[in-house]
Amino acid sequence: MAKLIEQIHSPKDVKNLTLSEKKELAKEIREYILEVVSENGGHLASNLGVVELTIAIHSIFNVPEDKIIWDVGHQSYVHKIITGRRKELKNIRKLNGIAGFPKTKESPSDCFNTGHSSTSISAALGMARARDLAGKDNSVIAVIGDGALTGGMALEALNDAGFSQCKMTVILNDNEMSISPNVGGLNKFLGKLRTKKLYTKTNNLVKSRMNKIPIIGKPTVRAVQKIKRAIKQLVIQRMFFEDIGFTYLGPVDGHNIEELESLLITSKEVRGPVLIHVLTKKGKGYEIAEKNPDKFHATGPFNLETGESKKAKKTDYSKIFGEKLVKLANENDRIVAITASMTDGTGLKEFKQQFPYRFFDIGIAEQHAITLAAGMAIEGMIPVVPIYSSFYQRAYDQVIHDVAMQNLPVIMCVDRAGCVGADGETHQGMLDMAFFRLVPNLTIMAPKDFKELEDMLAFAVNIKRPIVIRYPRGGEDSEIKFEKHQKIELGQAEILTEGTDITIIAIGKMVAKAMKIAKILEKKEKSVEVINARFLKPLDEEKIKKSIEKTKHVVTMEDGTKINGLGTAVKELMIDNNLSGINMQEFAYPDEFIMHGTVEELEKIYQLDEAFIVKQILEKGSVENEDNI
Ligand SMILES: Cc1ncc(C[n+]2csc(CCOP(=O)(O)OP(=O)(O)O)c2C)c(N)n1
Repeated sequence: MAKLIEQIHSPKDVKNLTLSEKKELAKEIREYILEVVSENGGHLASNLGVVELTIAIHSIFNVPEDKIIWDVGHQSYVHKIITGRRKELKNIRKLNGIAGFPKTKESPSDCFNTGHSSTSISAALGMARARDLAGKDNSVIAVIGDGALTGGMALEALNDAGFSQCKMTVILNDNEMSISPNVGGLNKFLGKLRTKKLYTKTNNLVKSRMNKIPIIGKPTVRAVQKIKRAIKQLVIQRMFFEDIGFTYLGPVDGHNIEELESLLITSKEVRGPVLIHVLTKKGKGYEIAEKNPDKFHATGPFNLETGESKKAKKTDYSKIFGEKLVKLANENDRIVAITASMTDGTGLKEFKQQFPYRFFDIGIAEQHAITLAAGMAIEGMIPVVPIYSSFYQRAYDQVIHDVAMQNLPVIMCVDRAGCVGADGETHQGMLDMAFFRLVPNLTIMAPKDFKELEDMLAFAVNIKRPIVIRYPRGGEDSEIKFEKHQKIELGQAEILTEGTDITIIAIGKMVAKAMKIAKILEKKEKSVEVINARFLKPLDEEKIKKSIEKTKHVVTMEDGTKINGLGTAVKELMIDNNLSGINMQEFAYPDEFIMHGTVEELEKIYQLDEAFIVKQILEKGSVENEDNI
C-alpha cells in the first residue's frame, strides 16, 4: 500500500486526512526523519518532538497566507515535509540541497529566516502589526521552545506583544529541554504550569474576550462546538502570561492532534495575543533519543538500531579548551565559566562537574552572559565565556560597553569561528574578527593548533585585560604537525619558516594550510617565509614589515570575511609604513553570507583550497602585477 507521506504534497493534503490517518502520517514522518538524519546527520530530537504539533498547525492554518515562524528553525523538518519538500529532505544541509533552517528563498511557506534563537515573537508581532496596518486578517504564529524563551529578545517581544493587544499566537513548545535540560526561573515557573490539569470550568476572561469578537462569516456548527469544548478545557489563572496581556491556553498534550487542533481553533477566535502552552517530548517515538535528547539534539550520521555514531568522534578544539580550562581552574580559584545554554557544545561538561559553584549556565542569553562576566570580573573573578562565533554577534554591545570600555579581564572564547559547514549562513562564524577588531582595548588571538590554544588560554588568564581567542569547529589539521611552539607574548607573531621570495601570513587554522602551501611552493623553487600571526590585534607590525620588505610579495590567509580581518590589517600596515612595489594577495571569504555545504566544499567554492592558492601565488609571483600596492 502506498504510504500516506508520499501523498502529501502540500498542507491541503494534510487537511483532507481523517484523525487516524493523521496519526499514521505522524508515524511515517518520524520514520522518514529518522531515515534521513541517521544517514546525513542533522537536528533530530527537536523534530521528532513536533510531529503532531506541526500536523495540527497545518491542519488549522493556511500557509503562505497565514505566517508560521519557527524559532531557531532547527525543528522545521516536519514543516518542510508537509510543505512540498519531502524528497528534498534527503539532501538537507548538503551543498545545493535544502537548508537545515527555514529559508524564505526556498519556499513561500517559510515566511521568515531563523537560526539564532528567540527571534520568532518579535518577527511575528512585526508581521501582525503590518497586517493590521494593511487591513488584512491572516493569522500569525510564532512557535518557540522553552529554551528559546529564556533569550532576552523573546521576553522583550512578549512584553511588547502583551501590551499591544495585537492579535497573534505564540505556541510555546515546552519539552523541558534547551539542548541540555532547561534552566532558570522561567523554567521553574513553567514547571508549575506543566503539572496543572486542563481546567474543566469555562474561563470567564477568555469567554469575554471571545464574546467581543465580531464573527466574520459563518463558522460551521462543528467548529463552534469544537470551540466550546475547547473553552471548557482552558487553564486560566493569575500568572505571568496573563498579567502581561496574553490569553493563556493549555497546557495541552503536544502529541494529541485532536486536542491541539481544538486549541488552535480556539486561539483563532480570541482577541489579542494568545499563548498556547504545548507539552512535548524531545526525541518522541525514538526511544534512544528520548533517553538522550541532548546527544540527539544535533547529530552526525548514526546507526538506527544502536544510536551509535557512524563516525568516531575526533578530539576537537572545544574539548581541548574544556580540558585546559579545568587544569587552569584547579590552579586558580578565581576562574569561573559561563555558558549560554551550550555546556556540551563548548566543552564545559567536565568543568561543570568539577566546579559546580564556579559554573553558570544562564540560558540562551549571550548578552546577559557577557555583562554577567563583566560584573564578576570587576569584582576580581576571571570569567571565561565560550560562545559560538555567530552567537557572539548577539553580545556585541555588551563586549564593547561592559567589557572593553572598562578594560575588564573577561576571556571571550569564540568557538566555531570561521566556516562551520552544514549549518549554513546563520551559523557561519565569518564576522567575529571583523567586528572585534574595531573594538578598542581588545586583544584578539587565534591558535594554529591544540597546543597553541592551551598556551593562549594560560596566557589569557594571567594578562588581566579583555581577551578574545577564536578557534574553529572540529579538530586540528591532521596533515601538519607543529613541532615547536614559541612562548606566547603579547602582540608577537611566530616565524615558522624563513624565506626570501614570498611572505605568507596566516592566522588560526589557516596556518596549517599555509605550511602545506609553502611546502608545495618550495618544491617549485620558491623560498617562503610563513608567519603565524597569532595576534590579529595587536598585530606584530615589526616582524611583518621586516618580512614584507624582504620578499616584496605578501599573502594573507584567514578563515573569515575579507573585510577588516588579517588582510585588511596587513594592508593598513603597508600604507601606514609607505611600503610600495609589493605584490599583495588576500585569501579570505568574500563579503557575502556563506551557504551550507561541507567545509572542504565551501573552501573550494570560495577559492581557499591549497591548489587554487598555490596557482594564484605562482601566477602573481611570475609577472609584475598592475595592482601592486
Ligand atoms: C542565539 C543562539 N544561541 C544559541 C543557539 C544554539 N541552540 C540551538 S537550539 C538551542 C536550544 C533550543 O531549545 P528550545 O528552544 O527549547 O528548542 P528544542 O530544541 O528543545 O525544541 C540552542 C541553545 C542558537 N541557535 N541561537
